[in-house]
Amino acid sequence: MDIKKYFDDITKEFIEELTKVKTYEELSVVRIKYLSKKGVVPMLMLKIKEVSDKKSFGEAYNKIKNFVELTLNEKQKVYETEKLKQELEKEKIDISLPGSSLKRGMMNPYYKIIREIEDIFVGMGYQVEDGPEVENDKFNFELLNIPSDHPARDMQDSLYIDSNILLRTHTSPVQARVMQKAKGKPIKVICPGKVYRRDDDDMTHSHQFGQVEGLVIDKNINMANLKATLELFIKSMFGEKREIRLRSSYFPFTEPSVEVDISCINCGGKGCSMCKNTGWIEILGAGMVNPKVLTMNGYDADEYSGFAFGIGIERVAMLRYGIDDIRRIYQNDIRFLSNFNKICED
Ligand code: FA5
Repeated sequence: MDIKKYFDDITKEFIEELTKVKTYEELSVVRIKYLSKKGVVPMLMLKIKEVSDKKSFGEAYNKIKNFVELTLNEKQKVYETEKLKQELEKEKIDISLPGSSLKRGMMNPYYKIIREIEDIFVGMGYQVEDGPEVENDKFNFELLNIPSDHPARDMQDSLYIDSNILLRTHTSPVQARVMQKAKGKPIKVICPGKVYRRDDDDMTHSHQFGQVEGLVIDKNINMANLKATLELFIKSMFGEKREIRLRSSYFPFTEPSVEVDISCINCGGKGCSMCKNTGWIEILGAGMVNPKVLTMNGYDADEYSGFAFGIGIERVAMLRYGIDDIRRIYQNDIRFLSNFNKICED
């Protein structure tokens, strides 16, 4: 066998095929044909059996193998450089094109109104406190003069975790917590937070909503202080012209107690579905701290007196921003969120 001629023929054939190659993919086909495990070059090795001069065969084999590998690699490099160039061309940034603007997020009205409420009360010298949402029976009821057999529990018998622990039904438990922490000293705090009730959802009610509790305790605090505070809050929040009305009410932890309504933002007081045709929307409950509650929580009720209030956060947001349905506040509809901050001060 003439090894030289045999290998020269294969080399010629390889060069001819390579000249026909036009793309990277076609080059890969030639590479597979010549260099894969059962490709032309590795299979040449089998011929070694047929020759006597194995040394010369080995040298010739290495020569053709190196040539094929080198030539293919060089050609591959050319294609890769070309491909990279094309990709870079495609990725060129046109700085004259208009940029894509980032969408600005909006604060949910629930949190926006909390800030507004806090601003007003902090301006009146109040401190902002926090309390747990998961409460025990003692703080949610007992220490607020609502013993286990009290009928006022029925309205708030709500979401229990066990017989003693429940999701707080109002923010009033922080009254007891703050009083116990203050150990008989004067108090002036508000506490915003979430509360939970087994309530049916409608335009003005939700099973989960927010309240801002307020508590002031000192010597000589009276009902006139409470009324003036609430009036100042409501006028700061809704403007001088907004009408309010105080109705006598009942809470076991305040005596006397009131509920405060504000004229309906939707109908201006004429009556509509939002205010259930009454012309008024209730936004808070309040009263003078019951002396029993003062005593239970470490205060001398002969020396100290106080007032407390519990404001419905969403109700304030609805009136302030003109929101017709409380459920919109929880739905996270961007169209609603980007419109809500209409200020209602007529
Ligand atoms: C209370 O929760 C008392 N703890 C308030 C209080 C505090 C009275 C301190 C005296 C002293 P009431 O259940 O009325 O009260 O709720 C207070 C306010 O929360 C209501 O005026 C209303 O604005 C809001 N509210 C009550 N229930 C709901 C509900 N289901 N959805 C949305 N807001 C509600």
